[in-house]
Amino acid sequence: MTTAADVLARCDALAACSDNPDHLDRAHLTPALAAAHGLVEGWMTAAGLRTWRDQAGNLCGRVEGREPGLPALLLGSHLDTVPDAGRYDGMLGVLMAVAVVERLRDEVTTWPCALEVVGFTDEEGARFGTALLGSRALAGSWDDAWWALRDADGTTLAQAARDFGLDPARIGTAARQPDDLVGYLEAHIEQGPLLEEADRSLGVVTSIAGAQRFRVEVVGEARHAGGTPYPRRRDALVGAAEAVLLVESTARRTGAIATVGQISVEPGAVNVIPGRAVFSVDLRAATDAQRDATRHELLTGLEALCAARGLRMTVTDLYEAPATPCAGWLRDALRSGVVASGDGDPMDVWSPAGHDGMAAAAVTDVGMLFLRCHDGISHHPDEAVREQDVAAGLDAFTTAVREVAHHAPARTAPGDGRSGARAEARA
Ligand code: HGY
Ligand code: MN
Ligand code: MN
Repeated sequence: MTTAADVLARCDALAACSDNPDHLDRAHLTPALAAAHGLVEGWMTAAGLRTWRDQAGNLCGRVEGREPGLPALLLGSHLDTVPDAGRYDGMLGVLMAVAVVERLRDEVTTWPCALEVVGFTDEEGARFGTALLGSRALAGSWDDAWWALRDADGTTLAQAARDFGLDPARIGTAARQPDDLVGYLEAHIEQGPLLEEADRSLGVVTSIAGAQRFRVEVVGEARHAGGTPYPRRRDALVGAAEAVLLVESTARRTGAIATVGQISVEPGAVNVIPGRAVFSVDLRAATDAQRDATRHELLTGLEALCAARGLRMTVTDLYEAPATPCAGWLRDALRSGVVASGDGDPMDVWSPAGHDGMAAAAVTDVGMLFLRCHDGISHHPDEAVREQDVAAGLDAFTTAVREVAHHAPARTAPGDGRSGARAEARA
């Protein structure tokens, strides 16, 4: 049986699948993602799952229930990473799901549902700017406009998909229908300090924050750094610097969380006033209303700031996901799991971090189990989890999956032709 120590060893092995020799960086549709798929597919097969890769680039595996073709309880997380990532954000949830299926596979054949594991791709959105591409394809909310997105090298998403062996024309086959699914359960590191502060191994997620990402372009005038007196300067970077401070102060005031994680300046010469500055904004809030009010207040402030400095500002939206409540019945099952694992009274937590469940919720109920992570650190190589917490998480997840499967709405295997994904899963 795959133990917590085995799961952690697999996380270590996966961390070697990187597009960068110096640190972990595994973006959407890269050779490193293909290498990770190779490893995970082997572990899925050993756990008794029949595997395939869907046309979005998600790695999938399935064990049938008491008859072939029943709706599936989907377990998973993501296999892509941010640049210079830790080794648990996403991967731990996929590998825990595989280990849980291995524990349950002999019982699943008597269940009124199938079990599937999905290793989503592009949860982070690090390569093309738009996140959740894999889970949105699975949820049937794909937008064909995304094929024209370009990475930093100018490669379109469509070309990257073809280079990865995918067929953009068949993206619709990755989509699941509500009747194909019982629900979606994900285990994930907390990426925050609450569990550690409470000295708890596990938490049951109540909801996932609403998120938005956009790019702000500030245009001034590039001129001689020495010869241009202050009254005549329209310095895009000084405007952007004020804007960064405004992003923080606005979000602090409204109770949202906003981050400028990228900034670039042109022409980027030591003796030229910056004529153009472009920065990203990542905005999250507990509710969509709070997120949208923060955005409105922020953009109003940015416009005033730019006007005062003679700068022009353009905003380009990159990504939006709604605040997502976790389903009560799945939370109850996870709470039973936490109790069975010996972690005591289940602790509720909410998630300011984004997850594939935000997309999956468009097609099925979602639930999430959080595991304590050291010092709340994530999106950093120092991410760490304790073996004892992974062991408790495996016990809790196993109990929860069993409980969900037995409370799954009774359905029979549907007729053919309703879902390409199911046809592919059955093939
Ligand atoms: O950015 C996020 O919240 C997530 O880790 N993808
Ligand atoms: Mn992440
Ligand atoms: Mn994640």
